Amino acid sequence: MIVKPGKFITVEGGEGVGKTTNMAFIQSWLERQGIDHIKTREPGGTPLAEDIRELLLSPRDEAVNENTELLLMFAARAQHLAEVIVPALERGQWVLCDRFTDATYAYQGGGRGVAMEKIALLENLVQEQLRPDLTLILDAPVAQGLERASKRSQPDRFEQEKLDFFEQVRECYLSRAKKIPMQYRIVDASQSLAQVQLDLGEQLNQFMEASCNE
Ligand code: Z5A
Repeated sequence: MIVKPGKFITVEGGEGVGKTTNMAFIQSWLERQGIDHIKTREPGGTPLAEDIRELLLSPRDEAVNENTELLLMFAARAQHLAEVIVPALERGQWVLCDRFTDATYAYQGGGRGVAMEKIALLENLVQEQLRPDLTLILDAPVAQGLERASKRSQPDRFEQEKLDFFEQVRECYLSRAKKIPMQYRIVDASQSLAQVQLDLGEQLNQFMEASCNE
């Protein structure tokens, strides 16, 4: 995997914290800066990876083995990296991605209890050295996120999980952010949308300034 001239930004967080809403805000920020970029998401981002997303999110009667779920996440990611993310970064485009491997640590690791070492092994296999340059974590109390998300249609397979699962997800995101403060920025998503976007803009300005000084 060749190292990139573009920047790789990921947006993470639990259910209903506002990722989709704020991806649009971040994209318009990138446009205002005149930064050539693509917007994408995980699981998904290519036709094959979107098919895998469908397999992963559809509620089903059969229990899904945790290794099956983990491998499907990384299968989708391998395709997404090869077809979309790495080529864009190599062209010098910035990549804005709604969820990435931090979601695997949070949901499969924190939520399902898969060993973090197992996830790290697959991360190294599939991504080699590639890691996001900036990860924006939208953080809000679980109950508040679930309340916001509940206004939408049918819950997917993950949204059917219990409160404790989402508490573990949140805790895992926060503990990863603490361990690698250079990569992560936590934004308080319990605030009004206007304030969340002011905070996001500030984080992006700081990141841009640091990138220019590299
Ligand atoms: N998953 C995984 O397990 N492992 C992995 O490696 C990866 C993913 C990559 C699909 O993700 C699932 O895949 C996900 C984890 C798993 N679990 N689930 N479900 P997804 O990103 O497609 O789906 P999601 O997490 O369910 O996203 P979401 O529920 O769509 O939430 P959101 O995008 O963060 O929220 P939103 O749609 O922008 O906002 C929800 C509502 O709140 C909406 O009405 C907004 O207008 C409102 N909102 C947003 N912000 C505010 C503020 N600040 N104030 C008031 N109201 C607000």
